[in-house]
Formats: sequence, C-alpha cells, structure tokens
Amino acid sequence: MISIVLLLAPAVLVAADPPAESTAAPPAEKAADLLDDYSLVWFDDFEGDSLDTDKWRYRTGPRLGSVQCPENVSIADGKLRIALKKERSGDLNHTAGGVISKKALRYGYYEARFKMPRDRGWHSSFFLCISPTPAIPILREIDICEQNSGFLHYTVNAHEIVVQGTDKSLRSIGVIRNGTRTFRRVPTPDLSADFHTWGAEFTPEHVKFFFDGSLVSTADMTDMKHGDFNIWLTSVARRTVDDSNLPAYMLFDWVRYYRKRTDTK
Ligand SMILES: [Ca+2]
Repeated sequence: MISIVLLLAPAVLVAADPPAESTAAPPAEKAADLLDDYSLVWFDDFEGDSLDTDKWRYRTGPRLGSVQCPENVSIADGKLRIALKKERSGDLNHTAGGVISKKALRYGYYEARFKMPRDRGWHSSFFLCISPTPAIPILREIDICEQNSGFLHYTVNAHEIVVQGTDKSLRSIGVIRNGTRTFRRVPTPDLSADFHTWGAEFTPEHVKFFFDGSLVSTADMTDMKHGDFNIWLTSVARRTVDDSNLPAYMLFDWVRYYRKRTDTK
C-alpha cells in the first residue's frame, strides 16, 4: 500500500491546461476575516536543523521526470528546502523530493508560505490527499497550489479518480469527479522572486482557495466524498527541465492548520 501511495502525484491529473477563460477574477473576501473563527492547532515553522519526522514522512520514488529522495530534503535558515538536481536515478535524469504529513486532517483552514524555483521544468505543489489503497482504489485531492516553474500562474482544484495498477503502472481508470468545474488557473507575479502565501478553507460545503490572503476560487464540495487528508509539500521534475542553473531549490517557510472554534473534533 505504501509503495502505491508514494508514487502518486497530482501532476498526472492535470496534464492539460484548460482554456484561459477559466481564469477567475479575485473576489474581495479575505482570509484574515475568516480566520477570526479559527484556532491554530497544527503547524511547522521548519526551525532547527532537521526535518521533524514525528510530523512528516518523505515522498520517495519516481514520478514524472524525477526520482524523489529523502537526501534532497533539508531544513536550513527556517525553511524546508527541497533540492532539485540533475542527477541520474533509475531511468530518470533528475532527483527532487517532498514531504507528507503523518497526521490526516479534515475540515479547517490550511495555509503555507513558499517560494518556487525560477527556471522551467519543476512541478511544485501544496495539496491535500487521500491516497488510494488496495481496498479503496480512489485518489482524492484538494490542490491548493500546483505550479509549473517559470510560468506566471498556478492552479487549484478538488477532484477524485479511480486508479488501478502497481507501483510502476499506476494509472487512472475512471473519473468520479474530474474537477473540470473546480479547476481554476490563477494569474500571479513571478513566484520565484518572493515568498507568497496559499490557503484553503475546507468545510462540509466548500473549499475556498486563497492567494496572499485574498479569495481566488470556491469549489462546491457537496458532491465529493470527504475524509481525512494528508498534507503534501513537494516538487518534482516535469518531462523537460532547464538544466542551466541546477541545483535549484523549492523553499517552504511554514505550513499551518487551523480548526474552527466550534468544531471540537
Ligand atoms: Ca520558517
């Protein structure tokens, strides 16, 4: 089961970008107003000199154009740092990495601050995932940020698919909810120039996605099965990588989970 879990990636589910007209105009709603109803209950500031393995496990194995290695994940200067390397591993020419929360969480407000690598070729993400198991071969994701480096946008989504196969051949065989209605492309400044903050409020009714504290999209969640999601922070190579300035780094400053004060679970 674990090996299947580790090989999954969100990128394979969003290979095709939709037309530009799906871009959402940012409404005025602010995360700061919403957070008045919430309390911080789980977080990591990535202080110290090593990953807190009580909170995280490593993402490992191949996906898209890279093999993910624990050796590429480090803590330095208050940041979770994922090294993105030109390095042969198995059949692939690059290595990268990621971490997955050991804790699984449900309704609340999820938030992280991070900075992307500059050059093209890396798919970085902050997302919530219920991984498939042999008994329940369904992948469920809430993608708070998926971004291809070098582009001036990222995407959000909430979707679930049926998967089949083994470690080396995991593939989608059916769509329960393909996320076409909830996919949004959000225009941004250069995400490698500065840190930015991504957030998502998950309730029984909806997911509201925020960028730098402002609402960018809302997804109806009443027709998608809910459960407890692990938090993924990762960066993997795409098919073609600009190798000119490697190694590059994906930097996460912090991640936080807030629960509604009225929710006692
Ligand atoms: Ca930090």
